[in-house]
Amino acid sequence: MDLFTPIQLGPYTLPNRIVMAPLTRNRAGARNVPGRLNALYYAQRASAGLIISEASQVSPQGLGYPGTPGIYSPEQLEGWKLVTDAVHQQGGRIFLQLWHVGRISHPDLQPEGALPVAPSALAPQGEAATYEGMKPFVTPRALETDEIPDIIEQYRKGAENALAAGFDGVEIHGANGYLLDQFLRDGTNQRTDVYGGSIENRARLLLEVTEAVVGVWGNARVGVRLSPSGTFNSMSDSDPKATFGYVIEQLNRFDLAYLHLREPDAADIRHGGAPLPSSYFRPIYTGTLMVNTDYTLETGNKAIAAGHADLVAYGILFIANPDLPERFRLGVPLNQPDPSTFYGGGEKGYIDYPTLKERQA
Ligand code: 8OZ
Repeated sequence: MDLFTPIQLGPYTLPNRIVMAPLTRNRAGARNVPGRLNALYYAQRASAGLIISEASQVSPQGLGYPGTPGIYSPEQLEGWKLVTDAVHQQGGRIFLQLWHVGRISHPDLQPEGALPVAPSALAPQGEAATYEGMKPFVTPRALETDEIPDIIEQYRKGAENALAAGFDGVEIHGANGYLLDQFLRDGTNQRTDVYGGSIENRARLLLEVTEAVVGVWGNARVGVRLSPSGTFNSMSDSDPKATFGYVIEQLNRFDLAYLHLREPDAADIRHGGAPLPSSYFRPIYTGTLMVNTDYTLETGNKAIAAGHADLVAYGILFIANPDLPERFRLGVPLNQPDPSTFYGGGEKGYIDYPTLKERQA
């Protein structure tokens, strides 16, 4: 078995196990509406076994950066239909990533200049990306217990909108220090209600959101992404083995399309993150496991051959190589990515990376 062994994912037969990771690119149009440029970018990458869309906020409150697409307004749904149609025309499959940033926002980005919301009133270190450049993070407002049903409803509605926009499934963004991750870990969750304190309580929101989203899509077209060792966005937990061990064991009962785990990276280790690779959680999770972060052709093939993973998601490599599966298959050199065009901008560094065929032409 290797990256080119087909795999059944819910109702879909994926021709390979090479997944395009969710990648924030900040190129949605006005009012956070995706459009033709985004459709072309995703269609160029449709040979991936599966595409996971860039993180897409489920509500105006869920916004944390300029230019990220939403999945709440009718206009955004129309924009996404261009994307899903273009990917399907090229024979691909695309899941939408459901996102709420929680405290990783700023009043400049919030409706009526409101404070960002979070499990607890604890500010992240560093700066928020606003329309006027970087500004220090503010202390967020802790959500009241009676506001939680509305948060769950935002995700449920986002899931419903993704279905209407022609996606093939959804991934719940439970990673990288955004709202659901803020609830999971005790560095950001100091609540004393049923959504804080014990691990069971901290995991409650993610599990209730998962239940709501599965209610829309069924279990087999829903994935969940977690980053147990992640320190991005000032994240920490006093006992990540226990926290994520519990969460992952609880996710078993949904029999989801997949669980998507980020590996610890060099920055996580530098910042004191737990060095907990996906192989630590593999025996705990009973379903399909997708892994991500710094994998190569060689290490991806190895992970699958060894049974450490079922799918491997590639991010930066897919930014620079729209035909990544073909290049992997042939074992040919890859295009070099240009980090200066990762976030924001237009066509440059977005839809102009050549395929092998275009280079040879
Ligand atoms: C990089 C820049 C902004 C957002 C994530 C959605 O880390 C993101 C993100 C990444 O999950």
